[in-house]
Amino acid sequence: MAFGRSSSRRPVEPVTLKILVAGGFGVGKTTLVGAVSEIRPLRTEEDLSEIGRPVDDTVGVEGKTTTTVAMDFGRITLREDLVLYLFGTPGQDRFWFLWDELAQGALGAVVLADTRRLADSFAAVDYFERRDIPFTVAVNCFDGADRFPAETVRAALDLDPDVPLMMCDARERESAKEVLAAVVEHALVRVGAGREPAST
Ligand SMILES: Nc1nc2c(ncn2[C@@H]2O[C@H](COP(=O)(O)OP(=O)(O)O)[C@@H](O)[C@H]2O)c(=O)[nH]1
Ligand SMILES: [Mg+2]
Repeated sequence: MAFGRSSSRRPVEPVTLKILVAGGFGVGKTTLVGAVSEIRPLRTEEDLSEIGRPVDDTVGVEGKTTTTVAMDFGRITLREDLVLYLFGTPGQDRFWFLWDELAQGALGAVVLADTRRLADSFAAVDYFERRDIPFTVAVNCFDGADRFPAETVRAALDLDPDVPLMMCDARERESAKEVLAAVVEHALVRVGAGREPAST
């Protein structure tokens, strides 16, 4: 790995990397950031107002009464020399203007997907493909959602063969950590061995 100089016991200045957490509305972005973050996640949630209700399609997430209007922010130390800053992207189309700002300096992204609403994550997949930002897909396995083989999900999302796809439970810290570790690994392979990504 590009930054494996941790054989000495001296405290190391960690590399900090920025990772985006994307995917459709209600797919578990806020949940994932909250499950792993060492700092109290900064959330900007608003009640789903009567005005927003016709716009925010809550089929499948009927229990959801708040929506993230700006972003989720969190931090996780993956290793003593590797700290991730997590930025959840807003899931609703009307906040697309924020994406280019959030994507600045990002090493990579995870696109969360819900098999009941796969199409909701198409836009995020398209976004990262078009900008050549390394990403992985994590299917958030909701209770009550049908389980599909990875290859079926991969085909439905029309993913390139090199895009890693995994199953996760966004509520579980260890599961969310695995997802983030996979994103970092994939992105670093893409960035190229030997070249340290710019810290944010
Ligand atoms: N059963 C189950 N519920 C989840 C999971 N992840 C998120 N949720 C719930 O689904 C709803 C939407 O999640 P949220 O993180 O707010 O979605 P976001 O819009 O992508 O930020 C919340 O009520 C969560 O508690 C999961 O893995 N399993
Ligand atoms: Mg959210």
